[in-house]
Amino acid sequence: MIKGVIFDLDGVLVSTDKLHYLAWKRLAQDLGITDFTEQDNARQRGVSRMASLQVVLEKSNHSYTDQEKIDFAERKNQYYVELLESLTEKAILPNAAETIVLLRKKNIQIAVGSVSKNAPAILQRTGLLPLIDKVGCGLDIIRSKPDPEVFLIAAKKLGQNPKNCLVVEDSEAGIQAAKAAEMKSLALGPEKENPLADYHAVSLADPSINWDMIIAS
Ligand code: B16
Ligand code: MG
Repeated sequence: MIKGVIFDLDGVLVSTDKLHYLAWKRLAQDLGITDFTEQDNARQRGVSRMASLQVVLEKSNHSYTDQEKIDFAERKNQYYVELLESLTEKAILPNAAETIVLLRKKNIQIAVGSVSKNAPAILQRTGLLPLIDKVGCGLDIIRSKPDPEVFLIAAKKLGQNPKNCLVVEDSEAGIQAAKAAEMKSLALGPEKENPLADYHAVSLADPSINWDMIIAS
């Protein structure tokens, strides 16, 4: 029986992927990397800021010190935060807010489980925050997905047993994290055929999602 649903943020509730891409591309250009592509960006989905930086630096001939890498990640975050200033409710993905409202009516508790340290600001800017009971985010964790830490913290904040939680995810790392947390998962978009997930759909607007069946499982 599902009592809590934990939503990933980027790519599930909001479309911030494009902003991450633009910020990383700007940093890449600063470093003289001109061939950073959207395919590279797809590999950054759901993984930590420092692991995402590694994807950029794979395209560089230079080797950098740990301190330089920390500075680069911080610079990318400044670029990203600048872009977030223009974020509005228009960034909410189709049927995401409606799904949360529907689940709340069914007495399901709602959490966000995102490794982004910017998750609270994104929820605030898009107006989603009042619909969410608890937020587990990059500010709460030491280990990023595929480690289950962020989902276990979200479940704990909800006061729910992990076995009674469902994770909604669009990244491979996130589906692996849900499995490691012993939670059920609904895989969306690029992961819609991920065999580790229990349920699959194109997006939250997919009419094939049967919430009553999922909740009863
Ligand atoms: P930040 P999620 C993840 O969010 C993003 O998918 C990933 O691309 C990003 O590197 C990570 O957050 C860290 O974000 O730099 O804002 O702290 O998918 O877990 O909601
Ligand atoms: Mg995501």
